[in-house]
Amino acid sequence: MTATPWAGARIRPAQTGPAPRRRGALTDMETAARAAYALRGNDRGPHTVAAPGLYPHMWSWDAAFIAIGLARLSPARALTEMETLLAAQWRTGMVPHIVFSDGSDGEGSYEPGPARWACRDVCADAPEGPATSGLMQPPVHGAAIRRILDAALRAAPTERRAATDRIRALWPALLAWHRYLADRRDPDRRGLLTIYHGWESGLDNSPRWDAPYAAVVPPAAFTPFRRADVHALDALGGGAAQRPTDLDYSRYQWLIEELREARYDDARARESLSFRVADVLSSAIFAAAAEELATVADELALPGVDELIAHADRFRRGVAATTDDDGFAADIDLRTGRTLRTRTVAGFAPLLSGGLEPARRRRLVDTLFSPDWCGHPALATALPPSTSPSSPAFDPARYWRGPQWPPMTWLLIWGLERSGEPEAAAVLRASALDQLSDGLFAEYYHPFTGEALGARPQSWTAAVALDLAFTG
Ligand code: 9WN
Repeated sequence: MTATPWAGARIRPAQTGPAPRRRGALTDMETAARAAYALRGNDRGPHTVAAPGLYPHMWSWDAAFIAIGLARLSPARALTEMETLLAAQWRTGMVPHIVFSDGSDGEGSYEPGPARWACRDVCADAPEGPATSGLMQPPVHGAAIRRILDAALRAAPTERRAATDRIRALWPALLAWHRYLADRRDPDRRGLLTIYHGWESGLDNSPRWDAPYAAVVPPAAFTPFRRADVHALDALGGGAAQRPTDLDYSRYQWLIEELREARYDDARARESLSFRVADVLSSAIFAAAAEELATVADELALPGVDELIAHADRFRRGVAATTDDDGFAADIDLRTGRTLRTRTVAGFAPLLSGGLEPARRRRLVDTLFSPDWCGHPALATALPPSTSPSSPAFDPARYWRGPQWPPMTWLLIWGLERSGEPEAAAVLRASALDQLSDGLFAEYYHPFTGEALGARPQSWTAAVALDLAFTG
């Protein structure tokens, strides 16, 4: 096993001193101020757009990260983000992955737009109000609610009371969301969430999904729609080389046709879809979020504590059951029954959900800091790339196949803190703040050159910068 930069757990923030910063880099407080400014610029009142240009709508897990950042500025504004998202909840309890804006922000430019999803036309469970997509995303929301409550508890009594009243009002929706996930997305009770589309994982074109996507074959007559994403990114100086390929996109689009055909019905989708995978990272996030919500329920005397704890236990065990000897987790292709062992950041899922015995947890943390990951000698910043540089699937500039993504770093820092690895968490946090001190808040970063890639300013990047700058 390779030596790690923090081997022997001797490194503490006080001992390491401030992380060395690149020339011209912002201080943490300057980063936080700029992040707040970027979030303000993307604020549309009831919601924050994920990124102007490329993503001019509200995305579900982006909104949760945005609320985590906003909680540092205003618990009230952070709650508004959650309220807007949950107002678009489906009758099944599903929280949709996109809530479409209908203002004048270039919103019509995103594809697939509301007409392509046609949710209300084909499914009685789709909500009234703003149009939504018919998919979900990883359930980070419980973590956001916990952070909002923490911030509210530090605030003045009137603000605290107002925030706790609003959390109480949101509670039935939050419980319904978690019940939907536990019941409809894990009907076999194996402790792993089923996803119907790579977009549901949030890690769209990750090598995790290469094998299952090979079975998604659009019919010859199917004409994929316009690549609005590539056009939007061209305008930002990026372009096709940073996005999923056309072949990927034809599969993404075809799956939407299949889902619409299944009328967004979970039972039918399970029978008919050509992509059906147990997503280990979303499952770990679910376990952790359920645990966070259980503490909120306990503190505010809200219902559901036992149920939330039972969900957390079930999914923690489900994630742990997929791990190898080093604690590295795997997804499962539910159509073939095959375990998908890929070298992507999702393998560190047990750091979020817990449940590994200490020796295996230690090996997993060692792996995270090994030359296959954060310790790779060519990295511009010692942070986990979305795919290991030692994997044949690694592609340093292409979306989820190599670049470093700040919300992923945030999740790992949070996971390390939750699983009793504060020193390792502090090391990652210092590197994360170093990367974010460029003040650009890019969607993702080239792991070797450090170049800002994708959309910017990306709201969730600004949000995690804000949160990290205030931690510790
Ligand atoms: C499709 C908004 C979203 C993120 C996802 C990221 C990307 C969308 C896209 O952008 O996905 O959902 O159009 O590429 O992969 O994680 O939530 O930031």
